[in-house]
This record gives sequence, C-alpha cells and structure tokens, in this order.
Amino acid sequence: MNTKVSIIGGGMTGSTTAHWLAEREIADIVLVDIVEGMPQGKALDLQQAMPVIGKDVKIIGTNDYEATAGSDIIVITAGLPRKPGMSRDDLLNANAEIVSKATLETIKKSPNAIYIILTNPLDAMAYLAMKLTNLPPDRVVGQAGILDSARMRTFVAEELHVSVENVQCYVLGGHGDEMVPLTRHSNVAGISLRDVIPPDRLEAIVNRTRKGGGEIVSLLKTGSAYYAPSVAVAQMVEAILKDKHLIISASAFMKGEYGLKDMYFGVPVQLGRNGIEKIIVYDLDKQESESLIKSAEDVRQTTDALKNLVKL
Ligand code: TXD
Repeated sequence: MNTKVSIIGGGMTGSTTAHWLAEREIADIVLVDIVEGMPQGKALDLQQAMPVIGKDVKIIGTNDYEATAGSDIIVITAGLPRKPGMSRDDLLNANAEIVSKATLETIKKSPNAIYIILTNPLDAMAYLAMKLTNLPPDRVVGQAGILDSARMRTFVAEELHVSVENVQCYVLGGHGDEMVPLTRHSNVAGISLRDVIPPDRLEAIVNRTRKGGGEIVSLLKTGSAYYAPSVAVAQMVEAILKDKHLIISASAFMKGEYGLKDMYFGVPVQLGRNGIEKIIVYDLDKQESESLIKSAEDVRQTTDALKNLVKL
C-alpha cells in the first residue's frame, strides 16, 4: 500500500488500534514500542491474521523509528495508563517525557504527517505534540470525543432499547470527569434526548458517561479501556486518509472558539486529508456554557502545569 500509519506505543490501545486499522485495509502499519520483542511479536501475529480476513496489509513491529519514515499519520499511544483511584492528570509528569520523545523522533522522519494523540492527560499531550512538532495546529489532533460520545450512545441505546445507529451524542470539553455531554443537541432519530428521557435518568447517563473511563479502570484493576478508544482512532485515521470531511468531537487547538485560546480542548471538528478543516461552534445555553467553562478551567490548569514542566 502507499499509505502508512505508525503507531507509537504497542500496548493495549496501540496494538488494538493496529487490529482495527488492519481490518479496514487502508494503510500499512508500523508498531513501535520500547519493550524488546513485543511489537515484533504482535505485528507478526497480526500479519498472520491477514490471510484469514483477506486483507493485504503490511504490519511491522519494531523498537526503533527507522520504519516510521514517510508516515501519513502518526498515532501516539505511548505512556502510562491510569491505575484505580488515579486521575488522568496524575499521569502528566511521566507521560510528558514519553510523548516528547515519541514526537521528536517521529517528526524527523515524517515531517508531513498528521498526528493523532491518545496518551493522557489527553488535551495537554496534544498541546505538547503540536508545540514540539512545530506543525500547524490543524495537523495535530487528540482523540477523546468519539470515545466519550460512544459511551453516551451506548447508555442511551440501552435505556431506550433502540439501535445504537439511531443515537447521536455530542460530548464537548476536556477529556476528564468535567466533560460536557450535550443532552439538548444529542438525539435519538432526530429527537432531542431531553424530550425522550426523564431528567433523572438523563442525569444518570450524563454522570456515567463522565466517569466512563474510571468505571472501566476500576473493573480492570490494571490498565484502562482499549477497544473503544482504539476504534475511535481508527475512525479518525479513516476520515483523514479518505478525506471524508467527517464531523466528530476531538481535542483541537483553540484560537478563540468557545472563548478559549492557546490550549487543546474537546470540540466538534471536521476531519479530512489535511487534518482539522473546521471547528464547529454550537450555540450553548447558560448551563452548557457554565459546564464548558468549568471543564476548560481544568484543562487550562493541566496545560499550565505542562508549560512549567517542559519549556515550550
Ligand atoms: O481516549 C483516550 N484518549 C484514552 C487514552 C483511552 C485509553 C487510554 N488512554 C491513554 O493512552 C492511557 O491513559 C495511556 O496514557 C495511553 C496508553 O494506554 P494503553 O492502555 O495502551 O497503555 P499500555 O498498554 O501500558 O501501553 C503503553 C505502551 C507500553 O507498551 C509501553 O512499553 C509503551 O507504551 N511505551 C513506549 N513506547 C515507545 N516509546 C516510549 N518512550 C515508550 N514508553 C512507554
């Protein structure tokens, strides 16, 4: 294939992203990790699955960056996941160092790549990658919104006993427990959730969505969610490579939208072959705006802590 996606971090989310991507047969895949043998073993295993599903995808596992040269997309998943009781922000110090290294190594070999960041704390890590690559902000995007929206869609579909395909949900804000599920704009077959779900049930869904990542962390005991986060990355990769102009929620660099500047934040974006084509600004009511401001304060704090840690 003449398209290449390199995934840095071959752990749970990295290798599962490779899996979802290989099934889509849209790019060759390079999986990089520091653990010797692990990315090679996973890549070989996945490669041997290709004849069964009839997909001609080349998958390379490696401990160095040579094979990533000329990537169309770099996905960064390298870093520590949360342990039960930890917040995503607790990962800042350790992951800033790992993401810096992954970013600086990859940009040398793929100066024209689009970056998708997954490592937590997500909004701050996307900011870090954008600053270190020196790429236009449209070419660095963080994955959070598809996942958070998918969690909400799952809970709504269960509540109403309808197909997940009928449920559209929009979750804005930082990728933390203060994220903002928009119940007014979210809908089932075009009808606002506020008109079909009683307020107490809707509030329960909003709370479960906000804490969706933590719920899985406490069940798993080690590690965090990976199937849904990884398929979200695969959807973003596909939207970019196929130039779909797909509107999804993602973490994007703010240049005044929603009153925010110089930080990454979860908003609806349109994704195409050049990365983020547009940020969509919703009209928000008073309550939604207040929630968004609260979430932005959290992300601002983490971004400031990052700036104190790394000279950007
Ligand atoms: O929606 C989202 N944004 C998220 C983010 C959803 C799920 C997970 N989220 C975050 O992604 C999570 O909090 C972590 O910060 C990252 C990676 O999570 P994952 O579950 O994949 O963690 P693993 O299984 O521990 O894998 C991380 C791998 C592991 O194999 C390490 O050896 C590797 O990262 N690692 C490195 N690879 C390359 N280079 C360096 N320097 C490096 N350091 C660690």
